[in-house]
Amino acid sequence: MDTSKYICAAMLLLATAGLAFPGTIAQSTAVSGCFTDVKWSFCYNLDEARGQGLELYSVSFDGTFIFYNIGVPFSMTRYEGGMAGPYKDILGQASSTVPGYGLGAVTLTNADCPRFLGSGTLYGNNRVCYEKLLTGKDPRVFIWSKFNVYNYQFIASYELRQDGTFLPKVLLGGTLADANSGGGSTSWQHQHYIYWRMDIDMNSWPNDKFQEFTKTAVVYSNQNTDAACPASPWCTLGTETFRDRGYATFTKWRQVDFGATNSKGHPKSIEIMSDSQGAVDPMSTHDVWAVRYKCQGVSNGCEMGYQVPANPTSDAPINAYASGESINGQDIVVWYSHKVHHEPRDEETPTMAVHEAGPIIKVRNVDASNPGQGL
Ligand SMILES: [Cu+2]
Repeated sequence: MDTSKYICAAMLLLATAGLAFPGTIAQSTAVSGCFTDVKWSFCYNLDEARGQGLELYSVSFDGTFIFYNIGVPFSMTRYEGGMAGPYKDILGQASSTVPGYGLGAVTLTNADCPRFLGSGTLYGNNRVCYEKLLTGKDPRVFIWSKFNVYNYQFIASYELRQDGTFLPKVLLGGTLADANSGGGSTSWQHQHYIYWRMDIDMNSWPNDKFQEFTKTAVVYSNQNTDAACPASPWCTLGTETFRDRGYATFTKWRQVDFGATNSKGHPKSIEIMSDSQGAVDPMSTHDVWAVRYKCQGVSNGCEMGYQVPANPTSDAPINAYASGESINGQDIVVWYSHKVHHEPRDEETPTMAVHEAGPIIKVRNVDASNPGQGL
């Protein structure tokens, strides 16, 4: 077991604003802090040197540790007809070649926060908005930051609900314009590909397995066994792999710890569903990858998002990383690609309609009954 990882995590739980994430390049702009609300406890980290947007780390639900950290290492944008790019866009990391690009997280005002709920508070030198709704049938919190990416603004957000739903989202907005048009429907059609990196440590990582669900004709699914694929609807993928969503088979995935069970004896897991808008293509070649943890993912050559070039042709470096190492009972990192097609309209002037991306993630069997209050 990589105990140094958890020593760092323990230190971070004690962290206050201004301390940098472990392993990161020290930078004065890094801020962090921690919250506990609606059964979730978690910390945020905003560090422009890491370029992962707003990261959450040490995320637990009802006392069960789930995410070591989660962030958005990069996105890609591809214009139809090869009009420009394709580009690799990083949330909050300044570019050495494009002036004004990626200026870092935007300083928010009280008029910006709240955005999603009725009330919010600014943290992290006014670059993080935290919003709470603690009453009613669907208690939840939002935490988010805003980033400049060329002409556009991206919001990196997380919605955490008391029923165990965890929704990472990137919202894209701003002024729609390209080098060749006045905006609106004369702007180039394009695709956004947003990538999340999730270092999931279900009740800490030893015993963790990565499983895939495939709908079959069986009446009752076998939900609680560790069987190698394709033995049962839920089955274990024991080596590094990339996977594609199958609409006909309702494909979904989970990281599960068979050594950590709830009072019904069922293994605790976190379930990941794709909400991507398009199929895999030559640029974004798969939907989900499960690979073995190598490092915090903060330096060149460390894991794979950083090896995707500035003008990428595809996400091939991620595929190259998924080279068949064992992930059976190992420290697993899950990557998720979300594909969005943007068809610009005249109505999107002067500012475009927000387009959204993000997986649907749900805590599964951490509690023995529904942790939410129902509909
Ligand atoms: Cu767009």
